[in-house]
Amino acid sequence: MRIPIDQDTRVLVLTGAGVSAESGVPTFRDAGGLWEGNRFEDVASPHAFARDPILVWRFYSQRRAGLDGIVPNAAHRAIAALEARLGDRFLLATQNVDGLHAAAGSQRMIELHGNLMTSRCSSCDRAPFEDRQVYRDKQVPVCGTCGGLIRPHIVWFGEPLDGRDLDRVDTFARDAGRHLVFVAIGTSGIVYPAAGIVDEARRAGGSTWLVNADRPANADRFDHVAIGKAGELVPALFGT
Ligand code: BJW
Ligand code: ZN
Repeated sequence: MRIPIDQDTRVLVLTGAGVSAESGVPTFRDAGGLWEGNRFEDVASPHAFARDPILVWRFYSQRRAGLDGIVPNAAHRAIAALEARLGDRFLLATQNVDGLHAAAGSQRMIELHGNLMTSRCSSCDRAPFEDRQVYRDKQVPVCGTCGGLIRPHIVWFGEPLDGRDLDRVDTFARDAGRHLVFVAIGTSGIVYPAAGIVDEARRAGGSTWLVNADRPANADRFDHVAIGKAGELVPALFGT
């Protein structure tokens, strides 16, 4: 199967943890995934950080350390190659925080849920900064400007996504109209607002494709569903 793409087509890609699974990054909700043994409320919410910042930093430090030696796979590369072909007729919105799309060369990209290697102050408006530090037990980094606690630059449950990012996705879909091809790859479609982008794409008049290892709960909202591994299916679907 190959997605029909002509000179008017505009492609909006949404990726989730499944696109990085073949690189060795654990997903969230699969067996052996990140949430196994962790209740997400305990590690990925503002309340968790207020209650136990050491526990939260331990979780994100392990995730940072886990990215050591991890490289993009064939799906990341195929997505970057499609962007190189389409230029401004392409946009990638990723829920992933692992930086693998950028490593594969993606540029027209929005990291909806933040970035694992970036931190920011939880108190002042100092700009987010690159931070690859792994914090050991009992160590919570403190802001040199205001003394507040430094936190991962990640969108936790109950926190709003950046409105400018959502506007950019929305505008891309509406401008593309019936020329829009929306492709969701490796995501369980459970977490909003990302899980609602397929509905926006349909409202805009586009066609919708899903590539996933299994059939997730929202599969019925897609026109085309390809079940299998992203690293095997995406290069063929994009013809890259
Ligand atoms: C493969 C594969 C292979 C495996 N190939 N496939 C509307 C309705 C209901 C609830 C809500 C709603 N709107 C908002 C909410 C609340 C909440 C939410 O959605 N809750 C649901 C759980 C019910 N949303 C929020 O809180 C969001 N904020 C918000 O809406 O704010 C509103 C607001 C406005 C104004 C003021 C205040 C608030 C924020 C959501 C942030 C999500 N953050 C997380 C964790 C932090 C990041 C981190 O630590 O890394 O982001 S949650 C976690 O899930 C992570 C992921 O990005 C996200 C999505 O997961 P993903 O990528 O889909 O992974 P999995 O594991 O679920 O699925 C992987 C899939 O891949 C599986 O299907 C596999 O089969 C497949 N697969 N190998 C292809 N090789
Ligand atoms: Zn500060």
